[in-house]
Amino acid sequence: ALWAWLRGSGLRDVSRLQVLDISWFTDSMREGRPVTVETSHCIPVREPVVSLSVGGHFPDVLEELAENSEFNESKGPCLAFRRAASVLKSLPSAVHCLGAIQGLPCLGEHTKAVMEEILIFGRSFKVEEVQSDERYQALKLFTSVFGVGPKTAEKWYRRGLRSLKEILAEPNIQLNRMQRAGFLYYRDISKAVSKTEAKALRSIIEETAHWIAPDSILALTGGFRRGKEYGHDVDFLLTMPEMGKEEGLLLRVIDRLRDQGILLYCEHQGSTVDMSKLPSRRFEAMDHFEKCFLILRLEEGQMERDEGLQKDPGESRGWRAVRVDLVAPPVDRYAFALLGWTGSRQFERDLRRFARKERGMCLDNHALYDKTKKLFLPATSEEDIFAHLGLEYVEPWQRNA
Ligand code: DCT
Ligand code: MG
Repeated sequence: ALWAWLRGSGLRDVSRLQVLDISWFTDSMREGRPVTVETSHCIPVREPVVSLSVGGHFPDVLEELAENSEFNESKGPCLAFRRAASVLKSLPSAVHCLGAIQGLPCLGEHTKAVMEEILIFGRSFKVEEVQSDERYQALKLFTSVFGVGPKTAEKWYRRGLRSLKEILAEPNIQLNRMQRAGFLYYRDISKAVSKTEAKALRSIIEETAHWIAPDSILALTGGFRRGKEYGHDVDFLLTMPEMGKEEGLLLRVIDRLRDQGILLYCEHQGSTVDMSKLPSRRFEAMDHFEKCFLILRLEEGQMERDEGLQKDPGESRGWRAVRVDLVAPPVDRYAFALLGWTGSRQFERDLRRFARKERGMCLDNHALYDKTKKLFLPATSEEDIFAHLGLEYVEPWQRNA
């Protein structure tokens, strides 16, 4: 039955596959689930002519290795795996054979070794070792809670805690307000946000901002501006066309969202922008604009017609919680903030590196500074910033890698 299914599955050269384990197949058949073939189930007998679906998963695998390096505070390998994942994401098609890796930039020795293992054997022992590591599993789980960073996760792990249940049951653990919200809405906010949900939130926030200030400007940023279908949160920039008029606007928007009963959580940070301290020499972990990290309640009724919330079958609560970031730069910093908050993180990192190394300029979310001429370069649009850097404009959808 398995061979018959494999032959009908559209995979090329089925005869070259050696099946290692068929429990995945028999289990799916018994439970009436659709059958999906994974590389760990089969290995190619000779040269890897058959690619299965692994090619599309290389960036995910490398992201996992990057995350593991991050947990081990190995900055170099972490960056190397992230950069390699970005290169693979930018390829027009997935890598299916060893030849396709040759000549690709930014693939280090470790990355190549892992990819070769997967392409030849259909699995990587290094990746499996990481995935089954108890510490990696615990840190990944703990940092999936909103408000929990690697340091806190490590502290909990060292106390012998391994599950979210154990953390909640531990009387000596004091969760902060953000972490309490993270646990309270854990299921909702660990579920991907869809483009439709992001659009619905955009309408709600835009309506709220316009009710307060009709000429306020709201822009969708982050992954959704880059055209992604799903994200872990929704990011927005909010500003006013006249300098200084943005002051106080964000707090009024927050109050209004609270009055509407849709504000589930809010952490507001005031602006700490100090132009005299710019440009910052180090890569900014976070910019200094006024901002808020929110959890909003999105009602099913607020979605476009025919579009439901992303929900588990059988779950009909009628609303979900969504993580939203709202950043309020003054209008003269808007283009820099838009470029910075559009991401991706890797794109921003590389753009800043290019500015520094190739142009002798400092770029961050606030400004572009020419170190040779010792002056700040003004910009009212992203196009202006690319032009200052002597680069062709790169559309947001081309910044995903
Ligand atoms: N950013 C930044 N400074 C930070 C955090 C983020 O400049 N401290 C930028 C880089 C990406 C962008 O803001 C949005 O951040 P995320 O929401 O984390 O990334 P995303 O690309 O929107 O990914 P996702 O789709 O998962 O939300
Ligand atoms: Mg985002």
